[in-house]
Amino acid sequence: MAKVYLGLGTNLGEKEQNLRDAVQKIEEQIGKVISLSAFYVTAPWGFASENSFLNAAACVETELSPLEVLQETQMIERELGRTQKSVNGIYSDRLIDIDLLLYEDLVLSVTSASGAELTLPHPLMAERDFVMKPLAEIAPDILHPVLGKTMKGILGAL
Ligand code: PH2
Ligand code: MG
Ligand code: MG
Repeated sequence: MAKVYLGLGTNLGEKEQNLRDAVQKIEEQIGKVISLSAFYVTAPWGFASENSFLNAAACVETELSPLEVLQETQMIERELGRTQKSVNGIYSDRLIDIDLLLYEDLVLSVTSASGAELTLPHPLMAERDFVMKPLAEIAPDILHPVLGKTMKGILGAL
């Protein structure tokens, strides 16, 4: 069994319900959700939008490989109605976004047969308040495998 940390975000529709629906599907399709943060209202980061976000983090115990987890998170995003993905780092409003933040202490960068790219840890997590606040709430003392700092330490420096 592996522990995987996921970041969840939504800024369209019934945001609280979107997060709850995502958590339920994560339980059904990825594994047991052993911790879930509070839901944080955050300002859009990296793009302009009138729609504030609701962000959360979850820890999931899974038998799936990292690429299988990615496949499932992308499937859940589509099932919950997400159509657009960010293109060339240009972000847009979305019903649900589920990002892999950490998978055990794996450090990797791979492209799947279907062309999906996965980098672990998530390359931007340590710069993002909206990721680190919920993550430091549920896992304050785990170490970032590249930076060698705890989640609460990274958050404190932001
Ligand atoms: N996700 C982004 C870009 N900007 N801003 C907030 N507040 N929350 C997010 O989840 C978020 C964002 C890219 O996925
Ligand atoms: Mg994202
Ligand atoms: Mg994403």
